[in-house]
Amino acid sequence: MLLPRSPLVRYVLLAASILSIYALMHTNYDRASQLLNRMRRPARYQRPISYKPGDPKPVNACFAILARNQDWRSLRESMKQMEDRFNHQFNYPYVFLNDKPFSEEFKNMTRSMTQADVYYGQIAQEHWSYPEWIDKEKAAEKRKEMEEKGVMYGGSESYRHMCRFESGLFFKHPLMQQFDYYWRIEPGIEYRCDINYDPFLFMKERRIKYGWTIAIYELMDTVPTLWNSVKKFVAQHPETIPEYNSQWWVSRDNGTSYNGCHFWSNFEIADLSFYRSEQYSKFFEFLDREGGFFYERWGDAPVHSIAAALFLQKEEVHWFDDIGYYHPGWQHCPSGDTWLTNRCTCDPKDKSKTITNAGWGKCSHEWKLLPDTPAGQRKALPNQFH
Ligand SMILES: Nc1nc2c(ncn2[C@@H]2O[C@H](COP(=O)(O)OP(=O)(O)OP(=O)(O)O)[C@@H](O)[C@H]2O)c(=O)[nH]1
Ligand SMILES: *[C@@H]1O[C@H](CO)[C@@H](O)[C@H](O)[C@H]1NC(C)=O
Ligand SMILES: *[C@@H]1O[C@H](CO)[C@@H](O)[C@H](O)[C@H]1NC(C)=O
Ligand SMILES: [Mg+2]
Repeated sequence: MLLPRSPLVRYVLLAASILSIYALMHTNYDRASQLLNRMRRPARYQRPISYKPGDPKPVNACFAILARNQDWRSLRESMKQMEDRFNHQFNYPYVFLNDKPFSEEFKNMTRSMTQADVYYGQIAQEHWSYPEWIDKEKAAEKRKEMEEKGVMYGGSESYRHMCRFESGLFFKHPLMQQFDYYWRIEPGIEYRCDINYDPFLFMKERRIKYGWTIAIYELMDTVPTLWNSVKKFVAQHPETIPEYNSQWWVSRDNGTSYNGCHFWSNFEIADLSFYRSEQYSKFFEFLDREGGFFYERWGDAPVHSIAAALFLQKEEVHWFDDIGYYHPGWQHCPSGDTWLTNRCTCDPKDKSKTITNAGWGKCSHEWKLLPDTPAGQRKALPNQFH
C-alpha cells in the first residue's frame, strides 16, 4: 500500500476522506450509504441480522408443510436446505398439517431439524372429504377413466383431497390463523442458493401478494373444463376483476382459452390476506361447486395462479428470480452474479431440469413480457427499500 509515512499526513488524509463522505451524504445520500456499506462488509458474502426463535419477527409469517407421517425423511432434507440457506438467520416457525394425527416419530424427526417454533395440526374432516353435492360414484368412474388414460395421479383419491385442501382451505386451519404470510415447503425439495434477505419482508414492504420461482405448463388432461368454469365465474362476478390484471399471462386470446401457464405452487410465498379475501373465497367456493376437483383433477397450482392472474396486478406478483429451487422434475437456477454471490450449487446449463425460455418453462420467462400497470394505477409499492 502506498501510504504516506508521516502520521500527521495520514490523519489529515483520513479526516479528509471522512469529511468528504459526510459531505456526499448531504448532497447524495444513496451514493454515500452505498459507499459506507461497501466499506463495512465484503461484497462477496453477506449475512443479515439473526432473529432468535422467540424474537418478534420482521413479518408475522410461517412455513406451511402438508405431509404424511412417512414423509419425514424427505422433509428432513427439505428442512435442512431451508435452515442452511435461509432460516437459521430468521427462525420463522413451521406449521405441519396432516389429514391424520402426526406420529411421535414424525414430530421428533422434524422438530430436531430446527431451533424455530414448530406446530403440528390435524385437518378437519370437512376439509378433507367430499362436499355433499359431489356424486361419489361419478367421481370414482372419472378416476378410473383418467387412470386408464395414464394421467399423472389420475386414479388417486387422496391427491384430489390434497389439491382441494391446498386450493382453498389450508389457510383456514386454526394454526394458520395467527399468520399474515406463508411459505410453502414440500418433501424432497432443495434450495440451491443462499437467500441472504427476507423474502417475507421484501413482499410486505412492497405490498406484493404472491411470490413464485418456477412457472410451467399444466397437463391439460387434468383441467379440461377449468377455464370454462372460470369464465362462468367471471360472467357472474365481473366486479371481482380489476381493470389491470395479469390475465394475458394465462390467456393469450383475451380470455377465450387457458394456455396452461401456472406458478408451480410447491414453492409459493403469499400474503394470506389474498386467500382470505372475499374475492378469492367466492372464487374457490364457485370452483368447488363445479366439481372439477373430483370429476377432473384440478390442481391447486392452476387454481392459485388463475386467481392471481385475474385478481392481482402484475406488480403484486413477484418472480423470485434469484432463488435457486428444485422440486423433483424441474429446477430454477439463477445465473450470473447471483449464482456466485449466493453460493449456488445448481447448474443453470442443465437443460434436462432447468426451466428455460423454451419448452415447459417458457411461461416463467414470458412473465417478463407482461405490460406494466400504468403508474398511477399501481397497488404495489415501487422498489424503495432495497
Ligand atoms: N397429509 C397428507 N399430505 C399429502 C397427501 N398427499 C400429498 N400430500 C402432501 O401434499 C403435498 C403435495 O403432494 P406431492 O405428492 O408432493 O405432489 P406433487 O408435488 O404434485 O408431486 P410429486 O412431488 O412429484 O409426488 C406434499 O407436501 C405432500 O406431502 C395425503 O394424502 N395426506
Ligand atoms: C420422541 O422423542 C421423545 C422425547 O425425546 C421420546 O421420549 C420418544 O420415545 C420419541 N419417540 C419416537 C417414536 O421416536
Ligand atoms: C377482450 O374482451 C373484452 C371483454 O370480453 C372486450 O371488452 C375487449 O374489447 C376485448 N379486447 C380485445 C383486444 O379483443
Ligand atoms: Mg411434491
